[in-house]
Amino acid sequence: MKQTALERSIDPASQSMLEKAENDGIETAWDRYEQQLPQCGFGQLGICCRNCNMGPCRIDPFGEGAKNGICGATADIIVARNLLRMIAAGAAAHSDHARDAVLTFKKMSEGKAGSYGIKDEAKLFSLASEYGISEEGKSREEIASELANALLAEFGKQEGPIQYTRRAPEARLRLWSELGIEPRGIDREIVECMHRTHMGVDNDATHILLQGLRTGLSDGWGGSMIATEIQDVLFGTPEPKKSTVNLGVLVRDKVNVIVHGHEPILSEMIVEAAEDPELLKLAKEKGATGINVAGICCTGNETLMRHGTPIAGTFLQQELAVITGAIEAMVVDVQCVMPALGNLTGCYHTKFISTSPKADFPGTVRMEFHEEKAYETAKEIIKTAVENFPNRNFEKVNIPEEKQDCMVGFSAEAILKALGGTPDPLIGAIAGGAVKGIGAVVGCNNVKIRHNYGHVNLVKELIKNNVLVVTTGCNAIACAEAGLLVPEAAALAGDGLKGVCESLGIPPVLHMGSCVDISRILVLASAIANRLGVDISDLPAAGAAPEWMSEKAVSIGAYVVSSGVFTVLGTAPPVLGSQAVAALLTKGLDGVVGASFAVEPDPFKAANLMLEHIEGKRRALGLN
Ligand code: XCC
Ligand code: SF4
Repeated sequence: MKQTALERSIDPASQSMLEKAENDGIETAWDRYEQQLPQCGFGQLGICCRNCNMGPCRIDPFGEGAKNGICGATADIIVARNLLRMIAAGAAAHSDHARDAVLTFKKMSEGKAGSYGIKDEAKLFSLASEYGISEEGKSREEIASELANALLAEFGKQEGPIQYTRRAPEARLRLWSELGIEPRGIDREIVECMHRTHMGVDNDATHILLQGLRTGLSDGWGGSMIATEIQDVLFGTPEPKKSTVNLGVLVRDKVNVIVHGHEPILSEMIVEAAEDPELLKLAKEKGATGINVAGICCTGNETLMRHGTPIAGTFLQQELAVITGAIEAMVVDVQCVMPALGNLTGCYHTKFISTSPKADFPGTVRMEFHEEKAYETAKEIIKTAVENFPNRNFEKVNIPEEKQDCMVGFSAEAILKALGGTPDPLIGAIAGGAVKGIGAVVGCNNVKIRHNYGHVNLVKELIKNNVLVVTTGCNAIACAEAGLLVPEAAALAGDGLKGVCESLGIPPVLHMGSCVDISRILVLASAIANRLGVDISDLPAAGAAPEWMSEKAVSIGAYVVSSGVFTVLGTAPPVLGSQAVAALLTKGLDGVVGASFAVEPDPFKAANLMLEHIEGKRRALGLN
């Protein structure tokens, strides 16, 4: 049975575009999901192995058929190995993004990346001092160059520690070291995952999963944190600002350019190029009143956080944006970009422009980006979009009205600033019970869950119960669309949280950035834990990814839990084919890293699990 638009999304703008898709005879991810049903049971349970060419092998989940692969691998081994490969891929995606950001930064320091500069000098100096780089007698560029080398070395290091892990509380560091899961070098951990999962290497589920935790940590406290920090130096550390979200941010009489993917390196230039007088003049000549840049996914979050550039939608709205018929160019870099956009953009006038040397898709115009000519490429892209404006078929255009105001830009620095420079007022509010605790809600959309239903309901339930929510990624966009990122949303919060938000003028849900910016949450959690002299696992805090789908989310789960934060997943990872692995993830890890996972698709029940956890931690700290 085909789901209706109403069943597919809770968001009215998305519902109307799903109906338009139907009328235009256009297929979306939801249709393709239905074509996939029933999905493969072996795949869902994680008990299919293709790691060598004696296979593929699969284990019979009912215990009647094969219990072992040809090499003798059990369900436990196969599930653990598959999970480790997911973590490796996720950590690789975040960290390779970080590598490119650092390489841009290095070129900038050598004067070879024309249009880039140092936007946050204070952060440059503080990052350098963490590496023991002295400022004396050196130019900013020299310091930047030394910092770039130190950061690049984190990837190829053979022995740890990765410097930013030192930001974690003392007790956490000791625990990691005792467990032997302190990451050594970022690339080393990822490569080791691939080695260990090769046929005939690591064949003990627990041993495999410990490497998963270590690799996750190399992402959270390594790759992701490096990406966040260096992007702040290059483009500025986000500060609170206002913007708008949802498909209604597209403008009927302007050239609409979407930036989609994850890396802000090019989109920063695109935002600038869209204000170029020469291109604005060209836009007028082509009959448009201006140029409108809007984001999707985390490239969108990056430009939103730093410039207040509007966001058109979450992961599952990428196709819907094209279906408005009003997009002149869909500009993509890496990650979370559906190859379906190739066919889809072909049905409209939209130019699908791929920019990363690493990522191409069917039906794209390639406009490869290189730092040396970043601004020129950005101008070229905008020009292509502008020249495409006359090709728009206005009869096919239907832009939903819905757009929502939001307040964004809550970097850890901005939150501390809003609190007057120290975490003490927040700690006071938590100790006094006005704020019960902190909920970190992040992650993707997933067609298996009604679009934004998990995100919005979980977050609403948390704030209603006086849990301050910090958010990143597509959860942040979903919350923004539901109107939760404005100070007025305090009205939806419990009395305690409401009072705190009103006195500070902040929303009850704080947008901390893109997915790599979950590292900002780690920094904030460490600041609070360090101030209290406790471990992160002692804090009344919990995490959730209500609609996650990407391998990156698995790596995030690995590092968030290994950092001591109980985390609820809205969809089950492919591990249920092994009772041992499932039990380890949902219970066993508690005794190892002081936190574990739960799986709960119902956002109301998920919120309850988080609230119970937070209550338990409050009791242990002697609060109530
Ligand atoms: Fe991608 Fe970061 Fe997931 Fe959204 S939330 S679908 S990973 S854009 Ni990270
Ligand atoms: Fe089968 Fe073992 Fe090869 Fe996997 S590694 S495909 S279980 S023989």
